[in-house]
Amino acid sequence: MRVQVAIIGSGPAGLLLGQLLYKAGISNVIIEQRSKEYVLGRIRAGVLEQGTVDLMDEAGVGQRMHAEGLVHDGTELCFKGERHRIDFKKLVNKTVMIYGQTEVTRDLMDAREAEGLTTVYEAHNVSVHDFDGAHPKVRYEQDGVTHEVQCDFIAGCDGFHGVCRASVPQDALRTYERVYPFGWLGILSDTPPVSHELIYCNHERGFALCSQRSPTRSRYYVQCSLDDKAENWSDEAFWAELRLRLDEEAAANLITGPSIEKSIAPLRSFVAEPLRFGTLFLAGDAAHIVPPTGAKGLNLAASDVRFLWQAMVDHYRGNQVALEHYSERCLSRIWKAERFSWWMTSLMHRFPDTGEFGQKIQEAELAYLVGSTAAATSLAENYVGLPFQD
Ligand code: FAS
Ligand code: PHB
Repeated sequence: MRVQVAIIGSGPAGLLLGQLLYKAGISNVIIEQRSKEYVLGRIRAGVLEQGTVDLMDEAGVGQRMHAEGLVHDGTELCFKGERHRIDFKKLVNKTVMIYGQTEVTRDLMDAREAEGLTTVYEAHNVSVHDFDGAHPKVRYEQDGVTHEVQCDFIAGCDGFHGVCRASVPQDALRTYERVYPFGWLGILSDTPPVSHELIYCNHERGFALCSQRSPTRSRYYVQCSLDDKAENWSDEAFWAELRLRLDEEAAANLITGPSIEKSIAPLRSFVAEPLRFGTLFLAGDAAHIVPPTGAKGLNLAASDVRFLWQAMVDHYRGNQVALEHYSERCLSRIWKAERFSWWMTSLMHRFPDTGEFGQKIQEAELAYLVGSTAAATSLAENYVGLPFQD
């Protein structure tokens, strides 16, 4: 097979890039190690920045998102038993869209199939070759046969544990990492959300988050220890712990029900630099990871894809500038999102060394945040997504 761009990974980054390149007339194939069902079964992000919404529209897949997504004008911070609203609309005249990553993935997969584009699922032993030269190749095995894809570029959209970053010579890569000493135990339930917007809770027992997917489906998280296991938590135990971390009104209004998914996600900050190695370009979780506290993971993946799509379109029109500046343009935005995600995580979670003094400092910072227009505006403009400096 020969295409202009070989995309590794059928997550949101790979699918969004594939759709945008197709609409620009640039041929591409997606090579995915898992089955379509497995990819769709992963429960992940829930908040889309306006920039991501715009990119979904640009890709021609925004219809269901606008029909079923929930536009949120703000969010609530809960601490010392009280909730305080951060009004995005009033502070920065922007909103966010609540629309699950699963639905984003489904919309992109459906569009790709409708256009008759190729995604190779359950590709095994995927490997990337000669990306330091002008004729990169991708190889994979399927049904006992080894296949080769010849291309102009390889887009490494294969996530944190993918093969692309791992194939880069280690001396060509610099990585930066912080692993957090706790995880998020998440539950999905077909119950009405406890509030019409998200609630981020700082509590001395640990962080909690009340999120949602629709008026009838909720997503909740409680901070848990790293050695905890989802199977150790009955639904009842989860609901009881969540109630302890909420304010009185939310605890009283919480409608519980059986979990339809329950999992623990570790939290990490990670950046690999640079994002380009010859004709191999990293995008999304393949290049960076943020703790989900700032709702940046999926949105940062979309941000990389925006730059890579524009750069590849320019390349085929004879202009190499954007491709040459891809890495630095992404990294400028990546590091600001890493900072915000680290700051929100540090502010909202109970660390082993937080102690009573640390709890008082967190509560003081939160009280300052909700009482200062300047501080609340800073949170709002980061949460809704910093503007693109084109
Ligand atoms: P993805 O990891 O989504 O996709 C990479 C794809 O590449 C996968 O389908 C994988 O199977 C495939 N792949 C891997 N290795 C391969 C190989 N060798 N060959 C071929 N294919 C290969 N973000 C938020 O904003 N909010 C959240 O609440 C949130 N929760 C999360 C919970 C968990 C458990 C995880 C892991 C992440 C979470 N994230 C969250 C972040 C998440 O949404 C990512 O930012 C988003 O999936 C990034 O998309 P991709 O870069 O496409 O990577
Ligand atoms: C989610 O709905 O899964 C979600 C929302 C906001 C976050 C993290 C996760 O910050």
